[in-house]
Amino acid sequence: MESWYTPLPARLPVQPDRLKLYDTASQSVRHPGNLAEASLYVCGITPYDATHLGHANTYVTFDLLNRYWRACGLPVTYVQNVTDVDDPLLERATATGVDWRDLAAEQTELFRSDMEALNVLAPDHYVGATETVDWVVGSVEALVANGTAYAVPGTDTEPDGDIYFSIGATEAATHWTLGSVGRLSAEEMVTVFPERGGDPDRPGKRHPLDPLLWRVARPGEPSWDGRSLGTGRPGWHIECSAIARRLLPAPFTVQGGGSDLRFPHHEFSAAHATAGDGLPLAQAFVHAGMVGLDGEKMSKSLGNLVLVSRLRSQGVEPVAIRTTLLSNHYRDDWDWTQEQLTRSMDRVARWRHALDVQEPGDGTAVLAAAHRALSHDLDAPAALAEIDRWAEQAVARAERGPDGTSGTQPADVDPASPDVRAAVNGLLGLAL
Ligand code: 5CA
Ligand code: ZN
Repeated sequence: MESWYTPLPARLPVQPDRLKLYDTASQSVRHPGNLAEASLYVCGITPYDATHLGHANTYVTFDLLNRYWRACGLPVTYVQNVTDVDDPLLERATATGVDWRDLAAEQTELFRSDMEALNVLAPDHYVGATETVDWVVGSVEALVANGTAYAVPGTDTEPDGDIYFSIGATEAATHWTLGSVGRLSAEEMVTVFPERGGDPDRPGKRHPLDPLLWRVARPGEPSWDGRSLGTGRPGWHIECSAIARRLLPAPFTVQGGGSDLRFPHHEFSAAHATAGDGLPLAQAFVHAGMVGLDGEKMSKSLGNLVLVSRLRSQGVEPVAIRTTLLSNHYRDDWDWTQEQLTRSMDRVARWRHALDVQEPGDGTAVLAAAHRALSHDLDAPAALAEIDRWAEQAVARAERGPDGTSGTQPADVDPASPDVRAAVNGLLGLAL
């Protein structure tokens, strides 16, 4: 489907890629392989409600990663999906009396405009689940053929033929084991599975945590031709697995999303891919923390949402929203507050003042410092602190006047060095 538009930043004169990231699967901070090019898959929205600050935080996190790689001159292929058919979307459409397709189209459009406003670089491939059903059917057929997927008989209330993924068969045939990607304990997995779309009590499953791959058609539900699987619709985890395998290398560099996706979603997307071809889904699995409000995770189901679009319509500048998100380390869980937003507005004003009064200057030092900070597991708060330091010094120098300058005159400026505004925009996506 159509992506959104954001101008690509220029390559910046920074040192080569030294980025270390916390990989959930290996539980260590490490460089994800030797990169000649980079590939990124970030799980996209389920478009039944508008972009809240939790979503925004996750996409801004991976935008930092994308910008870091691009600043180093690495070619990047970035894929994001839209789960434009799934239970929560269908339930919301039914409850509000709208067509599920209209709801998805409307909310996806709002998401695109929020991303554009937040200066999040557009993915190279933006793909809806409804556009890729054929790929899913091929993947599920392959799993049925190699014995890692099986059909479940019907009951009084469910029809015959739903296809499930076999945890046991995959553990026997590959190096993947349950929990090896998302790293939740057995008890945690049992607790969160039903909260995140799983059906542990479905009769006929071999293992209570076996996830759904293909749901055969029910009256009143959308369905597609599933060839040998019968008419139906895709399960959730196979969607991301099939899209990533189709559009990215195996394994690709980083699989990203919020930490609520560690299990079951990333665990099983990875397992499905490995069950198909024996290879890991990705070299690293990176998870952003959860943003809350008043001590609770911000979520569509709880309804405690601060929407990006509402803040924008109240006149809040997107750059202040982005600054607030970047003021928190991406792996932390934190609560959105009005005080944080107000502090960010002041900060943006200070940076703009410094840009106005600075001597014609050299962005190399602040760029190098911010880039160094990001190299340590995308430490954006430390990168912003470097901009604060630069701004303080730039203002102090301007107040001292030309006599107080320590020899950095316009004549000394390297014409190839980026200006501070371009460096901050390119690396951090802050359009000051
Ligand atoms: N469509 C699936 C992924 S394939 C999905 O999880 N959609 S979502 O709309 O529920 O979430 C979209 C992204 O936002 C996911 O990466 C999710 O982890 C992240 N997210 C959701 N709530 C929060 C939150 N409160 N804080 C941070 N990230 C969040
Ligand atoms: Zn996903």
